[in-house]
Amino acid sequence: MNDRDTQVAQPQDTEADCGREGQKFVGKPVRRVEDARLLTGLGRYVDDVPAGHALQMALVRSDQPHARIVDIHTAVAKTMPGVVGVYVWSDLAHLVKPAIATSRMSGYQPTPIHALANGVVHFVGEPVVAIVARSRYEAEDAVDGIEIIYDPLPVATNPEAAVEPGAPILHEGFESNVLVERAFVRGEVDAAFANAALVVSGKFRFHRKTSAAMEPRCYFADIDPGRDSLTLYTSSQVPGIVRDALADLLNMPGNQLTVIAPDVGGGFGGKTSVYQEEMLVCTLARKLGRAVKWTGDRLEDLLSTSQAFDERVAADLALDEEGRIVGLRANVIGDVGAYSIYPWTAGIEPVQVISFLPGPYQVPAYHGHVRGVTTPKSPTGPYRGVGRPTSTFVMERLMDMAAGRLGMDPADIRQRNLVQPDQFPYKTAVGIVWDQSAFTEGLHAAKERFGYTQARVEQEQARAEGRWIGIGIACYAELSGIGSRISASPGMPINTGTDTCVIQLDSTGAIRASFGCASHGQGHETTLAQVLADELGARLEDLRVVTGNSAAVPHSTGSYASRTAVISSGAGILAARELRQRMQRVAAFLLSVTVDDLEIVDSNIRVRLGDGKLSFGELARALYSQMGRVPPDVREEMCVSRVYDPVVGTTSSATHLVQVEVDPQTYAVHIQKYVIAEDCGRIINPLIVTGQTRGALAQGVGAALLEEVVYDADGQLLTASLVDYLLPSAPEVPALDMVHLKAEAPNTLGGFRGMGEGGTIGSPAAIANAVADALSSFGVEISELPVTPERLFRLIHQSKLDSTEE
Ligand code: MCN
Ligand code: SMO
Repeated sequence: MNDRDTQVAQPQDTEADCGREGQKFVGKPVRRVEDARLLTGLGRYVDDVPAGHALQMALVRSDQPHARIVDIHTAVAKTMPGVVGVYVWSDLAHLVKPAIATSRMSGYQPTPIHALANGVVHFVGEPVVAIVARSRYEAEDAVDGIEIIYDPLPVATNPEAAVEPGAPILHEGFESNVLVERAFVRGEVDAAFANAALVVSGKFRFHRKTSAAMEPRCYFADIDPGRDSLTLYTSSQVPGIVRDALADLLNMPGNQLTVIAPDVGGGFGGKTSVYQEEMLVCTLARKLGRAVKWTGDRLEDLLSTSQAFDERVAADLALDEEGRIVGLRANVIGDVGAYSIYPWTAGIEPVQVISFLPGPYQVPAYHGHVRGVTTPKSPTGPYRGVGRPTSTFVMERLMDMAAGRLGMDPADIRQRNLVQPDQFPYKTAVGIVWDQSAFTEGLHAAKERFGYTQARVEQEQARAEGRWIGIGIACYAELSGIGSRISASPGMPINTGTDTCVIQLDSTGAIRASFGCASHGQGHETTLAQVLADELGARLEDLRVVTGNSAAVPHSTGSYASRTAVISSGAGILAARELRQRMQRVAAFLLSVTVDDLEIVDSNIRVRLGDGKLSFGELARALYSQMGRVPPDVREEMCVSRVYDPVVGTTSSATHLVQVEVDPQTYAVHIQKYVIAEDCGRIINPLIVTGQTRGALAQGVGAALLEEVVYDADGQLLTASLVDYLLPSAPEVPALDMVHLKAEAPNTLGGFRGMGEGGTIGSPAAIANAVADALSSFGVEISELPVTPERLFRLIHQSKLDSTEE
């Protein structure tokens, strides 16, 4: 069905029509069908699910980073008004197992996560006591009635100190704080460095982040006590993973446990893991035979939602005299926080850093080494881009440093080193295979749209006037729509390579398609309906897309890792094709023609060269109600389930180009112009792709300039409110000009590539390069993000001091 010959990338306008011949919806800027509800306050989030009958839970969280729990006094709280129960770990130990993220990686140390701390606390914010009361108000009040006696234990909050011999060990019985260690070696790295014309080196740091979704985490366990069946409403990106995990931890069959993610107000990776509070509301609901609800507040979110990449990277790049990469070396320490998160493990972020460090470039020799180190801080987990914002930052800084030393233009050095069109499929130094993707075309298109050559001329003039103007480029590639051959996180216990679509024509003539994905802002109700409508010949409004309900399909995970456009669409295409054939076979019988005589247009099955036609409703009535019209041997079951596995996945790529001006008074960075040329394959909905990229760019601007989770040396969180943790707002987010390259993915059904994360992968690197370029006259390098005014001030003044001393 798919043309595979449209590999040559052509720049297109932002909201261009990207459709194919004969396709009414895919490729069109269809307005998001979910927005009418979401923008008028009619969205139904967990907190909107009627829960008047539920008991409310509040938690007493550890105020200690690492301590033995000596005693917990609960007597006072238990007598407080409205309190139904007060629970510590020993009250629940026989009801819920700890979540353990196992891994096949050698030397990996798993850390069990208990619903409530089991004897020792490992970070500030860890749940220690659960209080259930009639109202949240009373539950919160009773928190003050709890007294916990701790015996503090030593801490190593700095991961570099935590790996030293003799450092205090965070997890009892472990021999080291290293939870995961991995290395990739390809080629003769030492020889490459020995013979190189130029070596550039840096020590990079990307500070800790948090997802800061607008809706904090919220869980409501409703129970049908007579059947011992539970429905968990959860603000999760992965209701399928949560269902499977809780079924195991609570020892419940999956048919007794339904996990529903209704409307979810953002996740950005922070809602991809299984949380203690999810275990708690379910365990307590079963114990009490009553519905139990927990609603996180912003403080709890900042304390306990999984955080993001806290990486230290020492890296060297070796080049020949023409600026060709000959070798790359990196040593990474990732601060993974207190626990190895379920199911992704502590490897998810740090291992991805070294997996993707070579980026879209030809790197013949590579040695990457990483250690994921546990420290008494909130656990880290997936965050938009996973690993690649850091690896792109490091690699793209090194490329610019090399260009500077060789007197080359930053665009030219990239052009020379990118994997060239005739080299695809290209196996990277770590064994990832890039299928055909518009790497060089992306760089070229971004330069054209940006007016790069002219911008460099204007930059020189502005500099002559004393202005601090810089231009930054970043190129990256990512693997999206990862299928069953590659683990979404190395060595993790579950495979996430498929999605399922169950599609049915019901007796009213309506079509419902259920998927295992779980939209939390991506607009899946629109994009999946576009894909199905084209396959079925249906009108968009005749389709209902159901996502985020673990009971709707036999196996599901959710939405993360830019997978839904590839994997869920693929399942939808397979299921819709089969349903269409079945509908056509029955219709052919009813209309006394052959299947080949039929077409389906606007939800009508009609005879191509005649008058006969049947609406979906008429077909359903004939089949389900007027049984005499369709004899048993002609009847078809109008419910189809299909699983799609893209096996390896596909390569998305982009070039970001940005111009910034640094204010010499305030040291604030102003973004003046931003262009992204991206290849996400065939586009389902250009409005959504542009919107996703804008949102992801906003997140990348935050990561580059503002956002930083800060813990003090004792492990106390200093950025415990949004006054201290700075999110970007409208004035900081630049206007974005986009070029869509649309090089169809050669090996996915539909030709789509994922793109939900890309904007966050390229932007920190591009902005860092632009700031470094703006300040090149001071000889400062940007090796730490976010590049806050304070950091810039220090860098510039240090460099001024250095030059006066010389
Ligand atoms: N799309 C398209 N054409 C393509 C590729 C994608 O029209 N060629 C559309 C898709 O159909 C989908 C959207 O773009 O509606 C994103 O698709 P995809 O790249 O497959 O990513 P997922 O849907 O799997 O979403 C996950 C991704 C991740 S990993 C994070 S993190 C993230 C993101 O999506 N978090 C988000 N986007 C977010 N958007 C919002 N509003 N909130 C978040 O928390
Ligand atoms: S960090 Mo996105 O949920 O994979």
